[in-house]
Amino acid sequence: MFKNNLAITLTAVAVGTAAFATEFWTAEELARPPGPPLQPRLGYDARAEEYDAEAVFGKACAFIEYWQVKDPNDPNYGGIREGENMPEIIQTDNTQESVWVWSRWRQLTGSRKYDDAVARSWIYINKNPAWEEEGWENPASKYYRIYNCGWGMRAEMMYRRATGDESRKNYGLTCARFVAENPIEIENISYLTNYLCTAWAVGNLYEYAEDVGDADLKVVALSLASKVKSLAEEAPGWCIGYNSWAMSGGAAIWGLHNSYFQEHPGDERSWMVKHGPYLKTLVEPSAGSWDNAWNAWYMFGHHSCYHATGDDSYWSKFDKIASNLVAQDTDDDGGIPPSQAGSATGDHTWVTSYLCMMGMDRIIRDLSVTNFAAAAEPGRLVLSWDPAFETHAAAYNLYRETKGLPGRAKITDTPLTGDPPYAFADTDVVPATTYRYWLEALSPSGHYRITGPVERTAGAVKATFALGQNYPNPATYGRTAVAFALARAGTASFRVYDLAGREVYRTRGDYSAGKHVLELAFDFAPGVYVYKLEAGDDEAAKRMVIVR
Ligand SMILES: [Ca+2]
Ligand SMILES: [Ca+2]
Repeated sequence: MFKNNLAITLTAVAVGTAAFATEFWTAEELARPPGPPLQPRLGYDARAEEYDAEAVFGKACAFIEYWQVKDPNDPNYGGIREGENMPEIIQTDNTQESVWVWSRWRQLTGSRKYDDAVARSWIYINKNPAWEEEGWENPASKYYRIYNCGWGMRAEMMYRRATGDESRKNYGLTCARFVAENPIEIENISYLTNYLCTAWAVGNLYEYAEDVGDADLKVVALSLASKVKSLAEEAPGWCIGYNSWAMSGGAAIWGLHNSYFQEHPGDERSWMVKHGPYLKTLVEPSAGSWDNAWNAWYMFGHHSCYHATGDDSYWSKFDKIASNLVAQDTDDDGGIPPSQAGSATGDHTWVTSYLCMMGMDRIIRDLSVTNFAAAAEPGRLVLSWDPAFETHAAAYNLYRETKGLPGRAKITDTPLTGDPPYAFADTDVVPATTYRYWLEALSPSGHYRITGPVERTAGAVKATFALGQNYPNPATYGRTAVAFALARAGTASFRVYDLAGREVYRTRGDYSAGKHVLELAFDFAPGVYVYKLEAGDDEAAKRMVIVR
């Protein structure tokens, strides 16, 4: 993003300097530093209800792609523009974020739709690598290279995982080494951005070291992480509960969750119980603030706390921020602005990437379902869904509303469990009536997420039992097919007899009500046979002829 848009950093520094001129990290007051003047806008805590996280992610992918420089003659070819109201600003961080977002999309969906866009991004990134970003000469703005190198590692890892292409590994490794070899000043209270960007980079550095099996990098990551951790302990309100530039204290929580506590998992829960409460939930917007970005990092931090503690209150806060950010796409173009005080014509690519990585991706990993659909079958509606990639959902409930009538009711007596594929038949339906369904995914600890609704009209015609003529008839080459229909779901048995009444073939299976086709492969002698279908009290028989 636009590094020089430092208005907020300067405001934050001014407040910090005034209040803490003689205190340095240790004062108890640091736990709750004053913020900039708050000017809440009516409805600032708006929430999107029951959105589909994968659909939001997909729209964001398209929004970001729209803002890529696609003219091969443009010196910024492949770079991602800042956004709608700052198209002239093209930066490496935006571009690295796009590589992560599109690669993750490919990993999630198998779609190759953004492969060309990713290739263009790499062209820009290689010309403008993270470790050459501006601001390095000033101790207070060294964070920009560190921030960028954090994204460089994250993007390259995701790209490699999604594509199997190792050819960018040297880029990620160079970012990792830059962070490891160039620690920046993070103890100075005026350099909160340095601290937060280091925490972000450290979370990535540890993961990168593990990913590529580099023990030396891991040692450095853990040493930096220890420093980040002890500063957070000294001044949690500042390090965890405050924001600077585009960052907030959620970066410190995520960074430690993804580094120090990976190495010391037994210490994490109590630490997060003590320090997690410093995370804010929704920062109220003010003119020029980047509150959507700060909230995104807090969201990321809450999610880490949820995983560290199993405490659902963190999930609730995570979920609250996520739905708030989704609601910021008021013009439905897939992009969100950096502030709730911003407008729908000022959507930015980088904060839209934040929405994907820190919010939608976490939801998709934890509780999303895909392909939630309702199919009309005779006498019933069948709901089916697939758990998303890496889901943590343990059980599901279904809710139903009859269209035109008020009220939504749970139709599952007990939560549905088991392994995919998931399906549930709603047999309590009236023909020609339209129903809407919602699916509630439950985590092992009981938090939930609702997907839907899907809408379907129950079939007007009830199923009847029927047995069709085999096709082809005469049957040749040892193959034929028989169509049949069942009046109700149940076990059906299919037998073939020769004319002497001897059974020569038998199969049985559980079928839903409605139409089915049974394919037969056989090696009977040529001749005339009788085939018979039985299901409950229904039965029927027909003849078939077999020739060579
Ligand atoms: Ca928008
Ligand atoms: Ca827009």
